[in-house]
Amino acid sequence: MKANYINGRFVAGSAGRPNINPSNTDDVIGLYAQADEAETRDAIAAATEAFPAWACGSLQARADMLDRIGSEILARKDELGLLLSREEGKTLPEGIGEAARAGQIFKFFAGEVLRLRGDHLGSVRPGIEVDVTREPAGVVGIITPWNFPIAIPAWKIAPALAYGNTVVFKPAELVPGSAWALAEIISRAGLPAGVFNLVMGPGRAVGQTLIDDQRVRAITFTGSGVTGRRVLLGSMERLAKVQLEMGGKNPLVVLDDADLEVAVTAAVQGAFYSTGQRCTASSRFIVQKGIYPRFVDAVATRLAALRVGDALRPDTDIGPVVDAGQLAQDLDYIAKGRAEGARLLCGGDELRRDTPGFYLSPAFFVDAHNDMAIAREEIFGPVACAIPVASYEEALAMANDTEFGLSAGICTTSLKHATHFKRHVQAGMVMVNVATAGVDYHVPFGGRKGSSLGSREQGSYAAEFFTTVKTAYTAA
Ligand code: UN1
Repeated sequence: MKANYINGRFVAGSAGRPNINPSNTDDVIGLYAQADEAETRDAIAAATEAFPAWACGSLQARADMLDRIGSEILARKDELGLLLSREEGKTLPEGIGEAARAGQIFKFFAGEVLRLRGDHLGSVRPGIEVDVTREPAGVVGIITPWNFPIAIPAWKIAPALAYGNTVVFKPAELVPGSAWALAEIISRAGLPAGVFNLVMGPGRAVGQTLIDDQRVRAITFTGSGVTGRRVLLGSMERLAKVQLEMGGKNPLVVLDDADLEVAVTAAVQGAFYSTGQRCTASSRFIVQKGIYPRFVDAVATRLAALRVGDALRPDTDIGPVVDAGQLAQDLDYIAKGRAEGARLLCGGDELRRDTPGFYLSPAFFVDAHNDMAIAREEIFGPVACAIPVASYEEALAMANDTEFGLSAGICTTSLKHATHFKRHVQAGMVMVNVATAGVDYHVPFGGRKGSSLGSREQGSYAAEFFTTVKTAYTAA
């Protein structure tokens, strides 16, 4: 059984949970320990005790440790990517790409350790000087989702450590393999005991303890809106810092003047790659009437050529859905879309393959309306709909007519419309002639409205969440 990592030691715990391969449910990847409330509190206590020395420790040593972690992840990206694809179901190139991204994130934040800066100002009062500095937030609780089993943990853990915080990390129950492998790498990087802790287990025990414990000064969460609201209410009550990344219903606008090939590629990659299981996935194609028939045909043709299958097979384009519950939710939305009167042009069928798994052909609805459930609610699967519109102005208004605001895309050759869209779409990230999903690791990530709360993740902007500002006045 793979153990939790608490206060510098692997501790087995009482119960173990099997990690199942969604491409082949007969394949059990391993048994992973399940922490309870008491073990979670042990991890918080260890992180609390380790904090003062770590916060004031050598920056060079910290940078070297993060760099070492990044190097090992990069050196082992094929093996880590294989494990990731086996437990989550994204294709092997996607899994390896994600592992590489995690390594690059650690390298990036190794550099950031030495780049944190402050300000020195004069005072309005003579003889006084003002310094503005950033200090670590404290013990940070990190709660991550199943769809990016190593990249999202990396983009929360690396900045947390880089800026001098100590960490209690709770990965999603469905993907403990990548989390454990990452923890094992971190355990050999030279960090003092208690600086980093891994507690695998259910949200109601581990997550809730992190939310409720006064010693956890900041909680960063990526996951569903329902859980995000629970994290928010709990941390708000005890005035802990909180950062939430939740759902999306990301629009991809396609104007009449778009390059058709560019638009189809952005649509298919953005909506269906990684089995559509990304909060940045495009699920609403908002398409101007002149290009609509050609766009819809070309997307359907491209989808027909995609192979859905075992994530580990080299000829697979789209892996399985992550588990039975998610598959049931996807099928439920497909039924809802039909009942509401959208036309299912292709896909949406459960598929049989050589091994038992959660296979679903990419579902493409056309002639949908923006008020249908499939256009309003996050499905988190390989399901997208096309909605015809008359003009750019109508497209923009529809793109913004959603409770979410994570990522938004436009395909156009008009500089005027691209520029206007970048300025006026209500989203944290805007993509012009490129898919709404698939982001860089060195620039801010996050959204607005119902998608995100708190300051941005990634890049140097991550410092905002993982540090707290101190203003010092000195009379000379
Ligand atoms: C990406 O699109 O490259 O959970 C990243 C998610 C996002 C990450 C998306 N937080 O899907």
